[in-house]
Amino acid sequence: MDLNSFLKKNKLEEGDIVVISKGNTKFAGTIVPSRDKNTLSLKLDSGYNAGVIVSSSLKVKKVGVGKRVGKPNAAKIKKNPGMPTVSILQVGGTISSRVDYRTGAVYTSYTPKDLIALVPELTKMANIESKLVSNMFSEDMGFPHYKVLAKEIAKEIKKGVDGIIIPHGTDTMGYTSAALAFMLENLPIPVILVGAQRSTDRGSTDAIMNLICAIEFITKTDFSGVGICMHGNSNDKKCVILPACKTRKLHTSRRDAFRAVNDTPIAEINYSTKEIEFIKKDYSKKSGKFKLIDGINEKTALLKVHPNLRHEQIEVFEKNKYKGLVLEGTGLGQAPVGMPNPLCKENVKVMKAIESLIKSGCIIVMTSQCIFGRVQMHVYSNAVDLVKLGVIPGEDMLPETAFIKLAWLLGNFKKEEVRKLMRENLRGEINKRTEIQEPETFT
Ligand code: DAS
Repeated sequence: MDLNSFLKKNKLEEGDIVVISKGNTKFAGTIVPSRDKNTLSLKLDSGYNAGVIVSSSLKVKKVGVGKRVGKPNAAKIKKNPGMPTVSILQVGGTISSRVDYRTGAVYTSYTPKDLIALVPELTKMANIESKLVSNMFSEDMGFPHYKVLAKEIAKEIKKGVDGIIIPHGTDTMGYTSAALAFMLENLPIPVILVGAQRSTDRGSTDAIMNLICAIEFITKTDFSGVGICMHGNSNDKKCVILPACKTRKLHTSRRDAFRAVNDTPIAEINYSTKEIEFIKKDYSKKSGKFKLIDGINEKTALLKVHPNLRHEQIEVFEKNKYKGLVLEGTGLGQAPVGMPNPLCKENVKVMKAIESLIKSGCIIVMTSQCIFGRVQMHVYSNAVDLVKLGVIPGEDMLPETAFIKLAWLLGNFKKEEVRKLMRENLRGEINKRTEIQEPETFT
């Protein structure tokens, strides 16, 4: 028996609250959409989902119907000439999601107007405009989405807004922030990406605080450029504004998952006092002529180096005519290319594949999977040999930032220019010296 016939037979539908008895266990939940045609999915009171394989012997009793979470009604927004204008360009993610208690499904469903209705404080701090750019999870985003978003931001700048908030998924937020930083040269306003680790319908949501702190920062400071606003610690004390090209999501679920890597936060916002403290005294301000430079080369890849790396994992890039490859190497920027004993024969093939890929015109950049610190490719012979082949040291760039930067450079500049600019600091992605930054553990 499949799910549909089970529901039909028991006169049930999504959203019904049921009690299931299996053997001597009983549990209650709301029927939610199921991905599998033989499984009944329930949203339990705990907020977790449970799946039960349906069968004619499965006992079920309907005990109620879930209440539908209505869409909050968007507040009527009156423009106040004395207030700055902030535009919300919604992209998606948990911050734009909610659970519909009738079905229990968490899905990106909000329009920006819903978000504004959820956080009416925003309309007291600025004239809010909004546009739904997309409603998607960030793991589904790719280079084409960066171009669309950069163009939308350029349109808002032309309209003369004073700042932009981008509700965005957290998984790949660091990639998008880097892409926007490179594509939008001399940004005259703040563009702040805001995510959430808990959807807005849950008591522990971080969405509201992150949005309020982002708008405080936009309306109360002279910062210009791209930044990320998320919780600064696991309680609701402060948010941090993090640098676009030096930020990584370092924890799968904590609300303070985002940390600056090889850098410091730009600023902190105390949630109760709304005090803003700049950590970076030389933060970016409005200067120079704004330019949209939104080329980006899709034939660019990021490969994590690992023991037993096979030559065919490198050859595939030459076969598919890739123009750029960032290696996330080990330690100071290493790859398995040495031949200290006969068991390392494969490493010789890896080296040959790298050499051939470079000869085919592909630019290769070395970064480190250590997260903190910078590559130093003059210390060990393996790395020295790679540099001799033409591999470019990625300094203290995050691998994901180096990947975005290389793709962006290849989409806008000639090859020799790319090689030169890859080693220069353009958007705060490279620090000349890496201050010893004790990797903050999550206390
Ligand atoms: N899937 C995650 C994303 O869209 C949800 C989130 O964390 O925002 O990045």
